[in-house]
Amino acid sequence: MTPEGMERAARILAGAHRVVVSSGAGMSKESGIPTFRDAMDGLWANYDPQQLATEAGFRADPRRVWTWYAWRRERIAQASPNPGHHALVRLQDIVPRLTVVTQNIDGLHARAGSADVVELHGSIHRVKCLDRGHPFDGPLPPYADDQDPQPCPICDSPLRPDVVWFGEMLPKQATERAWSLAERCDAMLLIGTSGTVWPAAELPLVARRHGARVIEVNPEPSELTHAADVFLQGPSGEVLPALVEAVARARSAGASPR
Ligand code: BJW
Repeated sequence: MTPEGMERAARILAGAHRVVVSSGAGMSKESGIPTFRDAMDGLWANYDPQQLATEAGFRADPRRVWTWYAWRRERIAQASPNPGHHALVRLQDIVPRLTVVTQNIDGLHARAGSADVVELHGSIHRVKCLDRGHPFDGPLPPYADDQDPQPCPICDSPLRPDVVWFGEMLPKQATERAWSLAERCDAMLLIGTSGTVWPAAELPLVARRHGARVIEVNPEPSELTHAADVFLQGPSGEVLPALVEAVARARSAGASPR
């Protein structure tokens, strides 16, 4: 992260009217929640996505999938938003309009205080049924790994986490809103995603095609770094507080976005 890059990113955000934050698993890493594709401690380095994040995997062994999600839900419950999440909450009070579009299912943006969050891949805190998608609004069923998932009270099909598995469509309303926001924003802040999963990976490309500046925050270059106007290399829990501080300074100095 160079001082010039930071200055440029701060000027872009300070001059923007509509900001979209597009976040991925790296955003929550400093809250102690593992990413998916980190070579050492990423979830997919230790678990098979075909078994755990597909409908076929769930049908083959629902208990295995429930056990894995129960473990992750517990881990998320014990986690807290990190300085990166808090910095984005501060940013929403500085720029005129800010929406967070996240691939994360952990709910940490909202817990930190982000007011407008679009969840592209669902939420681990919700449950629906496998066959008809009926939402289950009661408290999450108590979990025991020697039991099959509870049946849906309406249609009897097994309950599953309300997240988006591979091969499944993203929720329609969230997708439409995310694409519309990407088309209309002046600046997109792309944080902590490898950019390997579609269609979410298209969002910064859509934003750019419609004239927005893209600022990426990531310790490593991603599949989307080529589309970034500014790449701020580093962990989001360190980069974002410094960036938001610089945006606040630039706004009080009346900076232009160029
Ligand atoms: C830090 C950091 C720090 C580290 N600070 N940063 C077009 C082309 C090719 C394939 C497809 C395509 N269209 C669709 C597909 C298929 C598929 C897909 O994309 N496959 C690719 C993997 C090849 N997509 C789908 O199936 C999607 N559905 C769909 O397209 O429906 C239409 C359709 C239906 C039927 C047939 C055809 C089309 C659904 C995708 C659902 C993804 N689900 C998961 C699991 C969610 C539930 C759960 O959590 O259990 O979503 S997979 C997983 O990946 C999770 C994430 O949201 C998603 C993205 O991962 P993310 O966030 O980018 O994390 P990582 O780990 O990859 O990266 C972390 C980053 O953080 C790294 O860059 C680090 O450097 C960085 N980092 N520390 C900041 N401190």
